Amino acid sequence: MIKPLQKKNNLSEAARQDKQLINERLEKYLEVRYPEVIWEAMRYTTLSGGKRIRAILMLESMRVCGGNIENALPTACALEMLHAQSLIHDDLPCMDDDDYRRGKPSCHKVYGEASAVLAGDALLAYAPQVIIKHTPEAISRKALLQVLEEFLKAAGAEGIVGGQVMDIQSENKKIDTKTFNYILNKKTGELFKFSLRAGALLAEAPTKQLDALTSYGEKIGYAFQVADDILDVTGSLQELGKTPGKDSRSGKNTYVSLYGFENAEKKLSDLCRSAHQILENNNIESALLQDIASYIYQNKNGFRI
Ligand code: GRG
Repeated sequence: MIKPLQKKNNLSEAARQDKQLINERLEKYLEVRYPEVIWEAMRYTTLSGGKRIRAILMLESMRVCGGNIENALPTACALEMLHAQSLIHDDLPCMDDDDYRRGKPSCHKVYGEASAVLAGDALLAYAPQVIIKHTPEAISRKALLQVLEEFLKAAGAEGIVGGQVMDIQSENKKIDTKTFNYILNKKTGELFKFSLRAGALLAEAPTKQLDALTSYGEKIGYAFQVADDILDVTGSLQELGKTPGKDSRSGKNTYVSLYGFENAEKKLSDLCRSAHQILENNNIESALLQDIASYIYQNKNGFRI
């Protein structure tokens, strides 16, 4: 029997504790040094809020595979730095041109365009160094290298850059389903998939578990962007922390613009249900992974952790 999908407004205390751990560690890794202005710009967006959902997913993936989350923290923080870099560049006038991010003026509004570009570049170059320098020796070098390779792939033309470039190229154009799915899977899905894979890879999980977590990551990654597309229509600046309604105004292809609002809600619910099913079918017992799928499904009033 198919169980009804429950919506969840807030995540558990466990998620809040993970978020605190991630924030403390990010603060440490991003200590200001010379030249101060660039570190301050890097810190500004990275440390100015954010749900840390990708890093939380990575820690939980490590846990369900029997690993120690201490060994996952450097990569989880690097992932948040890469995500912050993508947000800084996404907000630039030459990209999505948004003055607000995480409820505050975007990085380029505070530091200027040149420093925002450089802050993004510096975060991208620093994040892999954090993985290499801070991952404990307990992790095999083989696992570490695979994680590094997948991290760099997710950041590049085969990952979020590929998704972003196709998103921009497709503005004000009619695109087919294959191209649309590519954009969603790369632009947003890639970092979710990486978060689940990275935890499992560092824990040296068996292939079956790695594959199941990868599939779960793909479902919730796609779902997250569908929820974001719905929120672009229904949310306010206060709820979203960024300007609402921008996607339709800039001729972006979104799940809502291509398939309609009701189909977007149905797709979101199907994806989150499939994510639950993957956990169940593979005996992955994690209340947090279940809750994150339900939490993405709720998609109302922004997300809160
Ligand atoms: C990696 C070199 C390099 C470039 C990046 C700009 C770009 C290329 C990609 C843009 C990718 C992008 C911004 C996708 C949108 C994903 C999305 C829904 C972001 C919002 O994520 P949340 O809600 O944000 O998790 P918080 O603030 O909570 O972290």
